[in-house]
Amino acid sequence: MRAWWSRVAFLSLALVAPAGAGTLRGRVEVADKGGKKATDLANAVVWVEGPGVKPQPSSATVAMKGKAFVPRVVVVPVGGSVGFPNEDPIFHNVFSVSGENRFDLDLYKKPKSGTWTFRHPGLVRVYCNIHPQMSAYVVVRDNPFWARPAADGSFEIAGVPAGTWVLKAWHERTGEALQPVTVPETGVLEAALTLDASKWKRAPHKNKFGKDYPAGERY
Ligand SMILES: [Cu+2]
Repeated sequence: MRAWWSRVAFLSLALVAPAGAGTLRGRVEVADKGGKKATDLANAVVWVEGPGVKPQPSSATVAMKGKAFVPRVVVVPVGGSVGFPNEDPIFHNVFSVSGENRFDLDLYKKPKSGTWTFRHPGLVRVYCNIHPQMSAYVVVRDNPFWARPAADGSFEIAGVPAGTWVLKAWHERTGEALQPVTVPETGVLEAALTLDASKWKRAPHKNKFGKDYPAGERY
């Protein structure tokens, strides 16, 4: 049997072992029809799935302006809130039916605002129950390792714990692209992700009751 002091030494070594962390740096591309490169890469989101690190609390704002959600894409941590101020003098009804993140803020107009707190990681599709053309996306993450790419698609995620994780990218015209990555104890790992939007076409969605929006109405 191992002496008590060797066990203590082993335990303290484990506690002080340096928790290495590296940087993920790379570029996201979105390939539209005919291989054409998309330019709206700032609306993509890149994140790392796997590290069990709690994100810092933060919130976001998505305004309703000119019958559109502005901005169209935000990222919040689990437990983060998104405010939806209506800056239009007409009613909007913000809702989502995305799984456990479903919510309904009902009707309000300028200067009122509604807020929802997102409790589950995932992609939340947000719509207005009056105007079918309005759509936004809330990406809810359970760790702090995510980035919004610059206009040229470049991104950097620092402080990622060393280990093998899954790097994912998403854009509203594509599904997810994923790539296993082994993050080093120090330094930079380069990664490139391509999202295929070649098959995308605008598809109608249902209203909050699961029905088609009334046809022939002027919005
Ligand atoms: Cu609306």
